[in-house]
Amino acid sequence: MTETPILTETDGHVGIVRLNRPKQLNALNLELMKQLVAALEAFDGDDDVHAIVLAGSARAFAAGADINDMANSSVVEQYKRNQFARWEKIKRISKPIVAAVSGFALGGGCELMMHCDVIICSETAKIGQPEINIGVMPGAGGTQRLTRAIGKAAAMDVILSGRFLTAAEALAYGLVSRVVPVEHFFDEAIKVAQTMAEKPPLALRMAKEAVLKAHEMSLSDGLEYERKLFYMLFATEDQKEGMQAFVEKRKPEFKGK
Ligand code: CO8
Repeated sequence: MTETPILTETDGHVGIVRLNRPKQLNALNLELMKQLVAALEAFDGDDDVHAIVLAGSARAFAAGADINDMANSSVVEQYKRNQFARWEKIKRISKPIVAAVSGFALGGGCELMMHCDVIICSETAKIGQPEINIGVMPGAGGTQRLTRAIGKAAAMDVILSGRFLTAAEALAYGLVSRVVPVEHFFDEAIKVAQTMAEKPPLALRMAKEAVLKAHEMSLSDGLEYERKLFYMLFATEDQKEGMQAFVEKRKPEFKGK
């Protein structure tokens, strides 16, 4: 029987997506990527889900794109696959995604991790872009996102040598949000997502959108963009409820409206 490469469940208002090719260290083959995008888009479109956790196993978040899928591939085949259209869809997920990362996060696995918004990382994590060792280079944003995350000198060190960063290094570089003992990495990610899931859903999505613009816009354009979203939230019921609840010294009840 073939394994389902993606497993999904919900926990309250948190949608959980698990990569499930343990024998291949969650290598990202075409079927996994297809199902991953479908699962994320389904949660993004579900009003009951406010935040998403994307997890691998304790041994591997994902050890990269499936090398068996690519080993005998041609330029034409790669071009026709147009697989990066799927990564664009991941980039467009509007709800916060918390990555639960343990063990290997390599190549496409590191790139997938960097598509997430908060990264909870176990002490055992080994993070890198080792494509150089197999004759290629990062292709799903590694040279751009890693450089923006950790700076040119550190990114060059990682990408040109193919070496793996430890969790402690990744934290010191600001690549991951928190490092926790391996036995807690998944629960901690769920806890973080649950905290977000209690917030007003529209403000949550717009805040994510605005932070992501910091990588793509000049400071003055980004500030302008932020201001527009800030104004827009005054059209929501949740803004009225949030501020009224503060004034009345009670807990707000957000509706996502
Ligand atoms: N693809 C396919 N199979 C893999 C991959 C992979 N990326 N990584 C591990 N596996 C498989 C191994 O072949 C092995 O299978 P089997 O048991 O059938 O031989 C199994 O997983 C366990 O792996 P190892 O026995 O090698 O375990 P070790 O603990 O000895 O080593 C490592 C673990 C260090 C992670 C090692 O497996 C390794 O180096 N893997 C390759 C890492 C790598 O080079 N990743 C980058 C791939 S290229 C890439 O990601 C480009 C992205 C481009 C865009 C994205 C498009 C989707």
